[in-house]
Amino acid sequence: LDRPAPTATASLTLRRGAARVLIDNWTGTSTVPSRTLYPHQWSWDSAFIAIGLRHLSVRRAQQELESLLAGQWADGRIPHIVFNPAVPHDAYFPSPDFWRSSLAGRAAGAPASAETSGIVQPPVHALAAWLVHQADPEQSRRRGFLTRLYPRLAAWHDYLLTRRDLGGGGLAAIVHPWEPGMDNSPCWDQALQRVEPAAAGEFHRADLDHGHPVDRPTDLDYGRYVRLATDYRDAGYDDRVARHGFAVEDPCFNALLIVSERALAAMAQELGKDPTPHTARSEELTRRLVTRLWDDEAGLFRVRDLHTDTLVDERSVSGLVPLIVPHLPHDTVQRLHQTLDGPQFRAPATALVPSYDLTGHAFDAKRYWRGPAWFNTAWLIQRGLRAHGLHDNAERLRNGFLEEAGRSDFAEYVDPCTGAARGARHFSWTAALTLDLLR
Ligand code: 9YW
Repeated sequence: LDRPAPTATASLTLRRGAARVLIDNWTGTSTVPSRTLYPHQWSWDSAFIAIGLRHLSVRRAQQELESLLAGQWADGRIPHIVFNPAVPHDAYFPSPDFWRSSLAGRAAGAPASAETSGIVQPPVHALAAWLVHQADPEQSRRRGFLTRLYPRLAAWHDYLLTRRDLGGGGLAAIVHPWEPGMDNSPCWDQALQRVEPAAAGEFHRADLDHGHPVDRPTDLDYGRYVRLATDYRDAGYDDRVARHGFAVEDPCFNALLIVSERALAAMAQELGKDPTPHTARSEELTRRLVTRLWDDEAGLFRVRDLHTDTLVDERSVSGLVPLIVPHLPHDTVQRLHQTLDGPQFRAPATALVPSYDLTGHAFDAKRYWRGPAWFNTAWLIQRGLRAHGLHDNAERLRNGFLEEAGRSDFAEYVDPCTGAARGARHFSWTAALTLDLLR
């Protein structure tokens, strides 16, 4: 699907529309992903949102990240949700009554002053902080933005590479399907088979009050999500004692860690500190990513299940996002590029990249991360294409992104077979990344 770059008028309309979404979804200290579906602050959403907000208000973009970091735990983890105390508990499940972070997470260093979840999301934050800094370096220096954020972001990465190196292979593991930000991806199906689901009567899914059941994860998925989160909570969210019933290494999560580690190097340099520990770490992580997760035959990265120590036989967009890593071997980049352009990921009705192999046995064009094409992964991949000099492909993806973001009224995702908008509208990261691509 080749679409022209938006005209000046179309760009103006898009910019206005995207700004309106971010203004409407701003709560005073941060941005909700969606007014209807997600009424609190989400971790990787906030990173993407900050990347877009910097084009509207650098101050707000900084605040977005600062308010998220106010929920950081003493062990370094950045929780995947920071709850807004003003929102009624039945507006979203699992609510603070379920996570009980300030009580159950005390040993792991949960803050006493904020309620959060106990799991994490992909580490896009240092990349976001660096991009926000670059939007107005003088203002950033005046406010001591990086001076305050750098040690916190470094602690976050330390947490991931110590407590979360569950496989001992030098990559960060995730312990819940909500952690990679792609909860019902077929990549987790096999590992989830081992998890005894919580009974459907034990929880009430607030997502179904706003979302359509065919778009959303199933009740069986939710039963397993609840079981895993309950077990983690009952272990005090302490990775030293928790027996993780689900533990996998995800390519997208680790690729973002690499890119963010490079952002920490840039920050260290800016702050007059030694950047080499961060560059060395990003290089080491890149080697580990390739050694542990690359599948040459499939032409993409795969998920490693740490319970069986094998690669999971599914192809998902997560395995293409590592294109964003700048120092990948040349052959790997070539293969990723081919896979992206091949029958598994070139969709009939969208320029965006489907979340799962179009020819795969579990493909479902409507259901969340089992097929639909998302805007955040498209943004990451177009950045990766540019990083490797594949400008024509990057431009094609960018133009498609902008056209579809506008046409879908900033949808959460689109059906890759029909191009129809799905999920929530006025979705914050879709609007934010639109602003970023308009430049
Ligand atoms: C849920 C907020 C989050 C995103 C995730 C997405 C979804 C939460 O929404 O997860 O309740 O399903 O999968 O990536 O951060 O937008």
